[in-house]
Amino acid sequence: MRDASDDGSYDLVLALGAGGLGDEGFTVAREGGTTTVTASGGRGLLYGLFHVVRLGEAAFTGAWALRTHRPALALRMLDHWDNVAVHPVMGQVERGYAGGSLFWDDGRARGDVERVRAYGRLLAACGINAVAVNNVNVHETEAHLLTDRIGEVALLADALRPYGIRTHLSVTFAAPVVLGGTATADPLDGAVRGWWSEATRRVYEAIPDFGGYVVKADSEGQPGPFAYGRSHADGANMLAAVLEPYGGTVHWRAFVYNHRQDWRDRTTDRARAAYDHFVPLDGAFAGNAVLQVKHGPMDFQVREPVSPLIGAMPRTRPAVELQVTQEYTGQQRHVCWLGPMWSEVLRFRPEDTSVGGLARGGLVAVSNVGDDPFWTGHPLAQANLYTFGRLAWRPDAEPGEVLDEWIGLTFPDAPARLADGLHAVLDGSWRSYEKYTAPLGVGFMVQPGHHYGPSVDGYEYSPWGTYHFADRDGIGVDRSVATGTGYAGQYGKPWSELYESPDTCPDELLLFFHHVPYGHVLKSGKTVIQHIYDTHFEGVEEVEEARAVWASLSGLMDPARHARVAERYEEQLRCAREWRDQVNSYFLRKSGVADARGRLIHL
Ligand code: GCW
Repeated sequence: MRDASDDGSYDLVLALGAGGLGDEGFTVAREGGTTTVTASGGRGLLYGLFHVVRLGEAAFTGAWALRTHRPALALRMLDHWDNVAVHPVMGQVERGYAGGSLFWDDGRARGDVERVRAYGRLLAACGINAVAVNNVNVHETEAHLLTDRIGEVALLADALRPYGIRTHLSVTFAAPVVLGGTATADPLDGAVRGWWSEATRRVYEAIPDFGGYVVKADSEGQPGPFAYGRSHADGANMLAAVLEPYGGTVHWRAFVYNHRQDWRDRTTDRARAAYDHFVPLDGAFAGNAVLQVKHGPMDFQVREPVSPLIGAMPRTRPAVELQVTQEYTGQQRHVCWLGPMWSEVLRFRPEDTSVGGLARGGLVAVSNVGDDPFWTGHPLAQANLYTFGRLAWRPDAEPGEVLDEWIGLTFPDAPARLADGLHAVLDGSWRSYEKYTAPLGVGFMVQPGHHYGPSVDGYEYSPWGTYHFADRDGIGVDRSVATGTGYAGQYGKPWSELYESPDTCPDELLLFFHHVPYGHVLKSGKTVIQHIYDTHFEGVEEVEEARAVWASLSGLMDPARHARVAERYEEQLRCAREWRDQVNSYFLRKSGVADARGRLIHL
């Protein structure tokens, strides 16, 4: 509050009052030279205050009538894939590209919680209200956070609480065996349930507002109910029951598929897996069990269709999971602002309602933050974090406006040249990235394991279920009902019909749904092969242009920040050229079809 006038009136008043706004809603009005934020409690006032910060000077200009703000989604959560003990392969943060963990260092919770507090404030400013503090792949050390090391989680929860953030924990389904010494983790076993119930009681003793458990079960080697012949509803409901007395929630992940597939087997389709596993369980999950579904059926590729599971479980509470950390989108060495992609996902309408409306369990994302001085490694990747939070608050927000908001807040007083330059390099960056990587929705083509840089056949003969089937005649995965894996039939109408035929399937998803000859003519009028060549040349040119724009902004911001981005543009350009050349050469060699424009492609 600033007291700026001689008559004792206030510029800004934060008032408790007015019911009906929920825990987090607020109103703002300006009258008689005073701006008033009203909410029913601390969280609402906090969000109201950050709203005033976003408005800047406009918050203190003129007079305007009362406006009401409420989050569209109650849960807006970041999952940290942070390990307590450095993992021999995955490091401190699995798929983390911003240094070490903010929470864990040297095998224990950080003693200095100042940075955690600052992080809480940053998240509140983005509108995020929940955090899971450890990796969903729960290794041995991390399993103990649930029991004997819950005190460390409580320290983090205490630091985050003042910013309206509830703390969640990833747990291993085998915890009773691993920690409690029981013979089984069977969810229907009385002793197992008793163990979880006692463990949960102790968690709430340490953290009274604890948010709940996140579980990756029967997925990529993690234990789960299948070992006991039980369903995932049995597993989730057992945990939901022990959390229920305290108001906690279990976030049960739907990322369940066969990761030991035989590439020769053309009947198994990884894209089908989540739907096939979970749709039969619709209606079986407890009210405080949320099914956390990745936004696409595969794994956070630069282009995927929206997961058909999200619209197919009317009697379940889905949460939609995005990946803010850029595992498959340039690993925070490339500029790739994902706002437009997420907005497309959230506005997609599997039925009468959009995905944003169907996400009754909330919007969740894998965090991109670490102990790097710029928080996100690449300073411009902060825009992804901010955009995620704002879209979780308002899934139908215009992403371009959110981007400008971020620019305004991060570079206050930026001259127009700087603001326009920042907008220019970020706005089209996702499409540029798509252009120089895997074409037309086919996905992967990344180097195995770490997933950075191109390797067209890197996953082609692997057990992971991610194939493109390129041969001398054509490329793509036939997922039609008529002749393919039947995946297209997992959608309701009109989508199932639209995706079924290559004539109606949108260009950008063509190779996800169909295997077509290189000469197949797209709706754009180009053949598939010419599209591949053109987009790969264009993608690199766009990175060259963005790099030049960035160079022109030198002198308009803190030099360290400018230099960090400039340095990453060099790497992005090197890598984009590598993608272009490997992809173009690969398809020229396979198809024997020359580039219509005669550009250099290495044979
Ligand atoms: O995207 C894949 C990642 C794994 C991750 C898994 C998941 C935490 O490559 O590193 O494991 O998804 O979402 O569980």
